[in-house]
Amino acid sequence: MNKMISSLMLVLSLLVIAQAGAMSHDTADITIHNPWIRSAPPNAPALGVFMEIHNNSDHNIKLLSANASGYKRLELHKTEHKNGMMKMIKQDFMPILAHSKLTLKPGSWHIMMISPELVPNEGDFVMIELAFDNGLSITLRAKVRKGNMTMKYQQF
Ligand SMILES: [Cu+2]
Repeated sequence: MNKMISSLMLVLSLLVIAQAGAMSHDTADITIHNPWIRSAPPNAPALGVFMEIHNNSDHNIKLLSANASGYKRLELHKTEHKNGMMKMIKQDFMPILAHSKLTLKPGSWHIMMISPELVPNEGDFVMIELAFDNGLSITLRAKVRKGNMTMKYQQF
């Protein structure tokens, strides 16, 4: 009897695995527009990554993590303005609402690439992998270019 139950459990779990494997994640659910990295001096401890993440699906999706080789780690950040100060706050995820987009830009949401082995030059491309909570992972190619610094050094 126990044996029958355990083999039934085995069959059931195999079915679940098979189903998970067959489930296709339509990459068109998420599209990435204009990914770029703000160029930085050769001794920069971190680089900011920006892009537009479009959610074309009927469900809210979360960006959970980002990865790139040659960096200690990548973090999800949001710059918040409090009492005239700008502060980067690490986020557990980035929400991309159904049929909406999240804009990563200087002074707002961004991905931070921490401790580069070698800071990339302007014009270089860096491969970055994004992992979403629907199981989707997208690898994108972000170009290093000059950023708009007005957010950071705005004068009043
Ligand atoms: Cu940051």
